[in-house]
Amino acid sequence: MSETIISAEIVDKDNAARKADLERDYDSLGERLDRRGIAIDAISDKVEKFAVAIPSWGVGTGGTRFARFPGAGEPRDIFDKIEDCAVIRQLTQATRTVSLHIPWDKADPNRLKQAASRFGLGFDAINSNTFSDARDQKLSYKFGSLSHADAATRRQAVEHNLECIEIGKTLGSKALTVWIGDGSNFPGQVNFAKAFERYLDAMKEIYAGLPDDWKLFTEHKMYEPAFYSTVVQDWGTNYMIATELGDKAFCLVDLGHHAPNVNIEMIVSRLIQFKKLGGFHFNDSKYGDDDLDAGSIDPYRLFLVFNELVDAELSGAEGFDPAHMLDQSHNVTDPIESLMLSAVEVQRAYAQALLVDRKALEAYQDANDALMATQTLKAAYRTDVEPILAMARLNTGGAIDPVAAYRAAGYRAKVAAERPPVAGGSGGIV
Ligand SMILES: [Mn+2]
Repeated sequence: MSETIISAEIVDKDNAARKADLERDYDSLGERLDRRGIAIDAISDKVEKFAVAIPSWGVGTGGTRFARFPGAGEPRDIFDKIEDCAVIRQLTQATRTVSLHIPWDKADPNRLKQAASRFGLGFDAINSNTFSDARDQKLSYKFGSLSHADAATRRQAVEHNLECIEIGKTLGSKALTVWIGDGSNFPGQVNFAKAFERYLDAMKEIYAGLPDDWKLFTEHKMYEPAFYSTVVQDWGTNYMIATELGDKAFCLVDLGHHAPNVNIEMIVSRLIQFKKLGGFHFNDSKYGDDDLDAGSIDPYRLFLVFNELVDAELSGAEGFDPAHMLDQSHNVTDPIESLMLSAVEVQRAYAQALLVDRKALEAYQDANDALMATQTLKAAYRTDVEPILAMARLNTGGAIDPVAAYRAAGYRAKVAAERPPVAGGSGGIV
């Protein structure tokens, strides 16, 4: 039995006040789903098993290019971050792993493992960082890392990634995520082909250091920090990288890393079809890589992404096993509250996608009945699955209303007293 941070008494008390209503809502939804030929318990079982990883950097307050306004009780180090992640896990029961960022979270791996296992947390993909300079770093990444014109800088970036793999091995991670900020700000600054060739050569060295049971995720991003060209710019480039590297290399899709209005669900479908979908960094955006809370701006898009994922899951797509992770930056909310609700939003999209009548959809598609085909998706999306999500949390020891339980526990005020504000911190928009 793992330790809990919020007292079980507080959670039980909050749940007790809401349980009777939840049971009524669950039964009522069950009856309505039954009419559609769907067994609610089968959906609940799947939802209970679904999980999304928390990025360690998400529990701190992020920032913008203009300023960072620290929040109260921000985690001072990775051990505080693990405690915050434990709260998210305890109340939502939807986040079983933490994704670390090196060097931000660098600490004795054995101590890290011990700290996480106290709360029943495991480690997800490990993230390398060659988009900023660490303290005491010999060569700067100002003009790039894995694609840098200077061989010694590229070597340093490769060595850093190999070190991340070593750390991850002790932690029990099974994947390395590589995102680079390499690119250019002005036409002519960089030779596109040469830069990409240097990047591929460097990635091949990293890939060679990958254990057999690991995956390598590469993350594309259209722009920022480079504003004219970016080496790993789009999903096509990402697919080329994964194909060049080999069977253990996959593409990671961050929802905010595309041009506005790009059809991300179709990209997801393509990557599934060609067995290169590695996983996700879930978040939401209005304009660019806004890193807003998942499902906060365009929940229908999140649903449409999950519609593709569930389609692949149910059709038994070969090698389909995407890694789900949140990647957000919280500037005006309590990061723990945002991450709890975002995990629930991702779960919600999954549950809604499970409700799609796929047989009917296929028949409408084959009959060219565009109206009924799209209504079939809408019927699933319009279903309020909250009772399923809340019941899944209750059944697994979480909170029916995670934010209410969290606020009742007074966790933020408690850590604000224990953790004096730190300058700087390691928020990040990646
Ligand atoms: Mn990301």
